Formats: sequence, structure tokens, C-alpha cells
Amino acid sequence: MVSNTISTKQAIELENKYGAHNYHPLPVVLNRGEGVYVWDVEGKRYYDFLSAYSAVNQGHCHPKIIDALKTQADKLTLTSRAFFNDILGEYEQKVTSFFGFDKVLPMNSGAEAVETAIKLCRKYAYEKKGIPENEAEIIVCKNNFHGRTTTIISFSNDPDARKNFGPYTAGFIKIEYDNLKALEDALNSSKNIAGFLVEPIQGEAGVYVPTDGYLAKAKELCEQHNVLFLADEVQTGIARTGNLLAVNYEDVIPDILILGKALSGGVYPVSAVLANDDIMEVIKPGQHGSTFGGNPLAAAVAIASLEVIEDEKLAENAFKLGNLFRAEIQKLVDASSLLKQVRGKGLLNAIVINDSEDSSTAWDICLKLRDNGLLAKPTHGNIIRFAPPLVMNEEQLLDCVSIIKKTFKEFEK
Ligand code: IF1
Repeated sequence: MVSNTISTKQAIELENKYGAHNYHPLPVVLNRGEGVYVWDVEGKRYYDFLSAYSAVNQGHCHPKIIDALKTQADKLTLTSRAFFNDILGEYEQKVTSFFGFDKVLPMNSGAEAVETAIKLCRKYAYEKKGIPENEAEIIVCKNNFHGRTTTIISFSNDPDARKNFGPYTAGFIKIEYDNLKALEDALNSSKNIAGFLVEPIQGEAGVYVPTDGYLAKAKELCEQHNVLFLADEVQTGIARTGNLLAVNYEDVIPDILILGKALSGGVYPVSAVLANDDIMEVIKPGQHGSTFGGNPLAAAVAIASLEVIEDEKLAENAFKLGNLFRAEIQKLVDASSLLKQVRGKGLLNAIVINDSEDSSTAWDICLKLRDNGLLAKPTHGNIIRFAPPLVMNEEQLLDCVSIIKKTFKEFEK
């Protein structure tokens, strides 16, 4: 029975009693979303400044995407890949031309797409580069976040993500992020390096934007060593950083591109791995897939989601509003002892609170932001991520800036 009269207290009690405690949500119970706004069960409206970790770039319940979902849902939702259907090919043509690759392997979650990219990279290394089987190494960066499957957390250095989930998958070399010498040393350390997997901006780590030129130079080093460059744009992609992809800022074309989240506008789990034929052809029938990967519903939703990004010029809007946001918050940083820094690109930003990592300050500030009508959540410790839907307009953004300023002023008293 779908309830529409449940109270905040009741909803939280139900989740606590019947749901695994694998999250610590902010105490707010939402029952409606539209554009940049969400509402709680008491009817209070909030600005959503998390966008479901950048899955709702197109805004909550975008009418064009919802319409595509509803229309397709009345026709055909799932065929499995045992048969063809009339919309997967159309979506594959759309997404490959949208991002400039020959082929796409459609999956569901971001982690599944990262796992797919790892398998593709390893198989390419064995079958095209002649690396001895089971010897492939993939370079990753410390403080990465690529998902929560056992292989992916095997190369995480976040104890919460990793502890007591072993034994871990071998074949990964961890280096410091934004450090070209570390990358070069790793590339020279073994002849079995298959790939370099990197977030163009480290999101979960706290929105770490690398030095200008890092991505371009890293790609160049990979090319020199005949190593594949895998860009995880699950969070930074789909216009979030003010470009269609974060790698576009440096004209980097990854060998393997990983997408998820806003590929579906937050309406349905859709992820994708894109590559050109010489890489994608190493996957033969029966060697990889998933029940829901590339299903008609996902295809219809993803086509509409990409059309919204293009038609509403959301990358341009994210670029413009991101500069405005950081300029306004910088004034706060300059005037406040509580704030250390604001950083980010486009509408993927974070504020660093001037307090210890293990303090509750960031959390307490998010509770006050909630009371003042804006929802955000800390990433690690003293960092609050600010990532509103890209459909936000200037007036709404400035309204949010004033809520943030008001909240920090209240907090400083
Ligand atoms: C959670 C974090 C963000 C991602 C990148 C792959 C994935 C993600 C760069 C996997 C997913 C989500 C996972 C979600 C919260 C959120 C998150 F805090 F966990 F780290 F955004 F920063 N690559 N990120 O950011 O995609 O399998 O989730 O579809 O697990 O709590 P997924």
C-alpha cells in the first residue's frame, strides 16, 4: 500500500526497523520532486543541493523524461538481450554519436559500468597487447570512489568502504591523485600495465579538481606507454561540471568512457561503457552482460535524458551558474573563519569547513541548511558537497546562496 499520509517520524521508524542500516540519511522524509525542488511529507519545500549525487541533473521528474518512461512502460519494458527490440539500437546510435565513440555496452548501475570497463581493459590487454593472462595491472588513484562491488572496494583506501569485505581482488596499483610523476613511475614499474582508471574530478573524496593539464598529460603518458585511459564520468559527466564531460576541459578523449547517474535523469538505473571498435570488439557473445542491461525502458529514458541536456543547454547553464556560485561563496569564505575554501567546476562544488575531519560541524550545518530550506550532505568529515540540478536559474541560485549565507551567519553566533 503506497501511503501518502505517513509522518516523518513514522517513515524514519519504518526504515530503521525494516531497512539495513547502510546509510545515515539527513532526518527529512521526501515525497515529491519537481525541477530544483523537493517536498517533505509535511509539505515543506526545499532546494535539492545534492541532486541524488548528480543523478538528477535534468531536475526532478523532468516531464519529457517521465513522459518517455510512461510511454515505453505501456509498450515493452524488458526483452532481455536474448532478442532484439526496436529501441535499443536507436539509443545505442544516439549515445555513441552524442559522446563520439563507435560502440556502447549498456549496463545499469555505475559500479556495474566500472566493473565492465575493468573487464574490457583486462581482456584488451591479454588479447591485443599480449600481457600474460591474469597478470594485468590497472593504475588507480588514492581516495578514489568508483562504486561498492568487491573488486572496486579492493582498490579503495577508505576503511569504511573496504574493511571486512575481503579477500580482495588483485591487479591494482594505487597512486596519488593529480601527481604525474607518480603516474609515470607506475607506468614504468611494470610491463603489465593495462589501464589507468581515474575520476576527472574526485567527487566523493571532496570534489578535488586536479591541476589544469593533469588529465591531458596523464592521457599522453598512457598513450606513450600503450596503456588505456579509463575515465569514470559517472558523477562528473552529463553536463555536471559545465562541459558535457569533465575531460572536455582538456580535450581528452578517453579510451574507455564510463557513464551513469544522470544518463537517465535520475528516473531509472542506466549506465554505459563507451569505446571504439578496436577495444569493444574483444567482447564476444556470451562473455558479458546483464538481465536489464540495455532494456527498452532504460533506452527510452536515456534518449530523452540526453535530449534534455542538449535542448536545454544544461552544460552551458552549469558553467555560468557554477562561476556565479563560487564567486558568491568565495565572499563568504573571505569573511568567515568557519569556511576554509570553496572549490569545484560547473555545478559540482564543495565547501571545506574550518574544523577537524571528525567534527560534527558539517553535519550540524546541513541540519541548519535543511531548516532553512536547502538540502545538502557532507561528504568526508568537514566537506559539504553542493550540486543542485543543472536546470536551476540565476534567481534560484542566488536564493540558495542567501540561504547558505544566512545559515553560516546563524552558525557563527
Ligand atoms: C553510495 C559516494 C558519490 C561515483 C563514481 C561510480 C559510482 C559512483 C565517480 C558508482 C557513485 C554514489 C554512490 C552512492 C553515493 C554516491 C557517491 F558518496 F558514494 F561516493 F556520488 F560521490 N563512479 N556514487 O560517484 O555508481 O553504482 O552508485 O550507480 O554508494 O552511497 P553506482
